Amino acid sequence: MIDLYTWATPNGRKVSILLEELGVPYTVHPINIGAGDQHAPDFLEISPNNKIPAIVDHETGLKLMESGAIMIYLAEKYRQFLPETLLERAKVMEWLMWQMGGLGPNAGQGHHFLHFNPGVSEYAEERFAAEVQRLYGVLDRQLEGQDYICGTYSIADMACWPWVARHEWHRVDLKDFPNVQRWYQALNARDAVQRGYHVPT
Ligand SMILES: N[C@@H](CCC(=O)N[C@@H](CS)C(=O)NCC(=O)O)C(=O)O
Repeated sequence: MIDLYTWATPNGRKVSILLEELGVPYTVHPINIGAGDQHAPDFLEISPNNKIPAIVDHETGLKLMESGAIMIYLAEKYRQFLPETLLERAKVMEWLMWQMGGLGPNAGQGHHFLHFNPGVSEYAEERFAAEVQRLYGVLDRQLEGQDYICGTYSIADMACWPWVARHEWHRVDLKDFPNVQRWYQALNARDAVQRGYHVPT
């Protein structure tokens, strides 16, 4: 059994969507980051960086933080959504890292300056809005002529989708990125994605 420590944020939803797609049983432990639950000493033993998501896999005894590491671990453990061949696997890792280092951090900063604190810093608003627009352009070109980011449905799609689900918060109009819009809607229609998105309920 897997314990999932999470909250209703893009990084949290990446893991709950993957767990739903895998169809493995898991127990949700809500960590209310608005109330400061992430600083509780017992949570720090699982997630030393004070952030969700984190898991404990009781089958292996592993405690793991960082959404990307958790996704790779689960995909490898259950041998799904991460290709076995070296070259295909490298491409999924490439786009997973692109999400972890590019889309996620920049959209996240965009949320702070564009959605929660507009007017505080014109410089930050312009910087993150422009970078997020650029990143959506990159994703749109990658999705040209293919249904999924790396051709077949993978953890790269599941990592990016919850961020794109917040496109209004970083002031992106999906109509400007038709391939992203098509891909976004296709994933949105998946039952597992919907179930994972609504964790914790
Ligand atoms: N690189 C980390 C980022 C995790 C992260 O930023 N989590 C946020 C919610 S999306 C959080 O726990 N924030 C609480 C805080 O910063 O105190 C990952 O991908 O897991």
